[in-house]
Amino acid sequence: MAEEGHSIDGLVQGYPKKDGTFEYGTAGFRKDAEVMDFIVMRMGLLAALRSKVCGGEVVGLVITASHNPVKDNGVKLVDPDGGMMAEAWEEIATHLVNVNDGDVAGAVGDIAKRFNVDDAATGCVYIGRDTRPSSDRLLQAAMQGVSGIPNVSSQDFGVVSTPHLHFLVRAHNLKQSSDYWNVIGENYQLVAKSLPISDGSAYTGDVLVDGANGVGAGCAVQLNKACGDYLNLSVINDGTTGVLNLDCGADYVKSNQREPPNHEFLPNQRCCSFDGDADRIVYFSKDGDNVFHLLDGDKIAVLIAEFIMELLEAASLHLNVGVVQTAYANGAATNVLEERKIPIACTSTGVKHLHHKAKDFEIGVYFEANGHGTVLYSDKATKMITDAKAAESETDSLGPAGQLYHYMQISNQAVGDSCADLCMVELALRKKQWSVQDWDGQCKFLPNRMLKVKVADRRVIKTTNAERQVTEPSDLQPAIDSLVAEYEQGRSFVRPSGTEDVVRVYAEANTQVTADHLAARVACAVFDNAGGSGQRPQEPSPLGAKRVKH
Ligand code: 16G
Ligand code: MG
Repeated sequence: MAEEGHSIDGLVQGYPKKDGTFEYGTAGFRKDAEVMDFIVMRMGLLAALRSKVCGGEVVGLVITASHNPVKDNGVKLVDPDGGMMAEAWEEIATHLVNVNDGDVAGAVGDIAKRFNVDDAATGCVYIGRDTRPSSDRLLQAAMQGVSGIPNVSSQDFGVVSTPHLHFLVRAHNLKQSSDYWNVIGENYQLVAKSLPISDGSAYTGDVLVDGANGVGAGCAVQLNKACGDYLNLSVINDGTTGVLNLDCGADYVKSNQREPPNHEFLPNQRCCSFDGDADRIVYFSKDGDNVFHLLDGDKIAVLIAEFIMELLEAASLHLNVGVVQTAYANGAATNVLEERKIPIACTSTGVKHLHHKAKDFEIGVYFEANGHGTVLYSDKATKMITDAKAAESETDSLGPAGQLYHYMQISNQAVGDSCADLCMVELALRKKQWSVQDWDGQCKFLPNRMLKVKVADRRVIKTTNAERQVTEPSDLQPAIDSLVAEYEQGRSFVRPSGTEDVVRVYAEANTQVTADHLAARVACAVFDNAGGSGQRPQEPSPLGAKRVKH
């Protein structure tokens, strides 16, 4: 161990720790890029150790801060199955990043000892990065970190989307094709070819993609090539002039419930926005009256689940398909799923929770309302679909089992993927021959509002029932319940953010005015019952007060 310790001490000198405490959260470490160097170097060390602990399988390291401003950066690790790093290692990561410079070598030695790995064990770390200017520099830090652990190599995949790197890790370890664009493109074309568009169809393959001025813009160009004539993507916010995530991208569109302001959209044009690392997607359009329509993760989940269920039925395959949502799912989307008898599960916010829950179904479709999601196929489903496809007679056009088989290949089963999700949405629309308005008209969302409240310590709020109810402070949930009872179709919940120092408030009701009203009053209840700090949110005047005339 002595020799390893020396080299780690040398690395630590080159990457001294910055002040502060740091936590491996739902999206790894994310900070101003100026403080990230030592964190990324130490995550290089950890990724290398993780690979050894996993018997030499490849693990991944992604340098990105997703939808955060361009001045930020971040790092997260990918486990050998292509999913997020095992939760038990989050604490280990947090510890390794917070120890003093002089204790890093010791901490690394402790991990090696705890998991029984020695110098001779081998490993490999795949590294990908987004388009941020700081990502190049941080790549060096990551590779240096990996080099501090003997017998572990690193491989740089350059600028790639987050889901592309997850895919590469998974594909390598499963010995599947690692040709990402070919896998998506070939399977897309096969399914699309079997779903011909009739004359006068409302569906066309024209889609406008907002690339968030990030890695997703280049991905959309590649995807367009890979899918041939069946898809016609044009890209705006492609990074040539605009700033990453500034007034564009999925997070902007979803949070502000509006289109990117720098572009004129044609009436009823089908548009979508990727986020800064291309693992999220939301669709939107402006109608003939210039009204904005958002088709977010909730609507995407319904569309994809129904597509899969129709093909299963047509192929006479009996598999249970479920949809996993969070408390943020619009009540109207939940109602549609219930009406159509599609089983639903609800989990806490954060992809790892949804991903895990989706495995309870034979085919699990999961989406957060913010557009992060994918479809997981169990071994049983994979086998049944594969066998049914083999039994189908070979013709020019695929039968339902064949379509489902190739649709399944498109899904990125490691993590949410803007490009793969776009393809899954487009094929579902193509089958229905729907325009974006046809799709939107399937389900009318309840108006909703999200607010943030500052409190002294957001951790005083404890929740249960997939974050839909507060258990502490004990007076808060009764206060929310009595407010909600005053509103038609009212629903509200509050939860401490995992990424910002605030408490988030969500409310929905039958009109935008009442949803806003409920949200504002719940925000006041949070402030009063959970140690609000600074300015108390404004208590709204009673609804209808203005209309009362004597
Ligand atoms: C992270 C999560 C995302 C979640 C968001 C909630 C991942 C990869 N990302 O970005 O799924 O929606 O946090 O943020 O898990 P909040 O806790 O601040 O509301
Ligand atoms: Mg992202």
